[in-house]
Parts: sequence; structure tokens; C-alpha cells
Amino acid sequence: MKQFLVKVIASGVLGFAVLGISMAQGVTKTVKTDAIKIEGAYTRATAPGQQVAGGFMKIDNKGNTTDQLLSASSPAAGEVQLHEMTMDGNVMKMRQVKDIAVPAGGSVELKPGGYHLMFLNLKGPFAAGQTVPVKLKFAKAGELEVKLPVNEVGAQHSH
Ligand SMILES: [Cu+2]
Repeated sequence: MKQFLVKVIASGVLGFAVLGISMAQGVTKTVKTDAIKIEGAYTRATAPGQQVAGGFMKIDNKGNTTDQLLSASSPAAGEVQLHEMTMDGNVMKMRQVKDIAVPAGGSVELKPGGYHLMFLNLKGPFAAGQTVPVKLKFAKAGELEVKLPVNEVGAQHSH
């Protein structure tokens, strides 16, 4: 995990350096599988040599029972983990979580500084304008696929 932290800080600095470049918000993809709906999914362009990337989206649960995001996978990465980012004093830390609950009739947001997907061992760089396919596995809704547009690294980069 310490290894991640170093890369996170490095990419945060890089994000800051390109603050002047406007964010390409990308296409908002909406995927519906019964109760679960994915909105505003995206990932970010990687810097040269960067082996990890975060994935972000809002997960809506229109159903009347709580669901859980259990796992994720992508052909673009060796592994996709579910992560949570928290502040420990004034140090940002990431940890892997077993699942991410999506409350009945509610939603959970995967966003910088909170829950996110973590792409590890990238098969290649993520370039702005591409899309990264991800398969999400939910306890109740089952599997659904979503395509994450790759955005430019922007000012919001706090990863
Ligand atoms: Cu992470």
C-alpha cells in the first residue's frame, strides 16, 4: 500500500501542474440493469509509467433492497480493486474494501477522495478520448458492463 501512496502523491502533483488544461468531461454513460443504474462513469488519462488509475461513477439503486458492489474487472488492467480513500490526520490513505454497499432507493458515489475503483497493473496507458470497459459484479443485480470514458487529468485530481 505504501507503494500506491507514493504514486498517488506523484500523480496528484502532476494533476496540479496541468491545472490550466480544461477537463474533458467525456460522455456520460448510463447503463441499466434492473435496479442498478450507473451514471457519470469516468477514469483519467495516465502519466508515462503510471501503473495504476482510479475509476469513478455514481451507482443508483432504484430497488427496495440494499445491494453491494462485490468486485470489478477489466481487460485493460491486471486487476481491479475496490478502494476507499480516507484522511488519516492530514495524510490521504487508500485501503482495499471487501464491497461497497448501495442503499435501497439511494446511491453511492465513487469519487476522488472516497470510494473508487483502482485499476492495477495497467496493460497500457489510458489516453484521453479512449474508453475503458469494466465489468461490475453486484450481489443482487449480478454483472453489468460499463464503459468508462478516459478524461484528461484535471484540476480535480486529488488522487
Ligand atoms: Cu485506490
